[in-house]
Amino acid sequence: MTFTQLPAALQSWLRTMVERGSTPDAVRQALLAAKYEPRYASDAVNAAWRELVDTAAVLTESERADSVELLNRPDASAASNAQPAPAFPLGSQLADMPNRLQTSDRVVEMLFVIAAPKVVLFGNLLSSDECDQLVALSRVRLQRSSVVNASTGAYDIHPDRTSSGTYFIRSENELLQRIERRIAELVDCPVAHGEPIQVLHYQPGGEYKPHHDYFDPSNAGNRDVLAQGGQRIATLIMYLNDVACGGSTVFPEIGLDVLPRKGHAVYFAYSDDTGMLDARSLHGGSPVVEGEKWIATKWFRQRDYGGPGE
Ligand code: PD2
Ligand code: ZN
Repeated sequence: MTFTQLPAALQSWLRTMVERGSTPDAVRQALLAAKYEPRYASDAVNAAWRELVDTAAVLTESERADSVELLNRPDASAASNAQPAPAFPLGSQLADMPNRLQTSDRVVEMLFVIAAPKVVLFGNLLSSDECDQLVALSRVRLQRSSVVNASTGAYDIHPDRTSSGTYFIRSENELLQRIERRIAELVDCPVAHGEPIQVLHYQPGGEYKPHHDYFDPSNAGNRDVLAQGGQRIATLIMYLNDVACGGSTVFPEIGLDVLPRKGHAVYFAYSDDTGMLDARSLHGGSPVVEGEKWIATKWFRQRDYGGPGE
């Protein structure tokens, strides 16, 4: 493998690491932590060092030590846009394209898979009774939904998001424990990496304009949310009722509308094949035309999440 054969985004990240004076081993470890294949990680690092090290700026020993320390910091992912996001969870299960995935308490159907951006539609993830219970528990504690203001970090009410919602503390009750365990098994991501489940309710006309669920690391206002468990890496939206008309989850970059079906769930990850954030994961909730819409959302982080709701 030569350096120029690597994906452009990975080349640019490796170049940044070399210029910062990182050691080959630290860079290889970062790639492994980001779930790159060990062989691929070693080859990519070797190729980068062959190509780049002679031309990289000469660093003093202390600059070199600083840069290695930066790379190894737990929240290094937030330090640079060029840092790859980890490979998406659920990757290994998809290799054989099984029709169904067995969790410890339920068989979940795989209804479709899109390769890029990674989108999977699950059927039968929740039973009808589990959906009804989540709605009943949420109905009594709904509040108008907010969005994170990327400049200030504050949670603001915004016209782009006309739903109301509530959170469940992780493992709040037996129902949540069961669902969280099932999801963790399904997408192969530890329960501790999941944010608390959020339930949203949309009335007719209610919508959530297209957005990315990951946090832009270059926005200072996102520093606090990124400090809690690192970057978000994937979303699971579970549909808790059938909507008479409208209310699809729309992916405008790829022309996909997922229509809500009670018990189904759409999963999507935000990293592309090179491990970089994939802007094609842009998605929104299109306006409900008739009836109401209830969903439960689970976001997954790079590491243990200890933020609000914990
Ligand atoms: O309600 C939806 O379909 C939807 C759309 C976009 C939910 C979310 N984003 C979300 O919860 O992040
Ligand atoms: Zn979203």
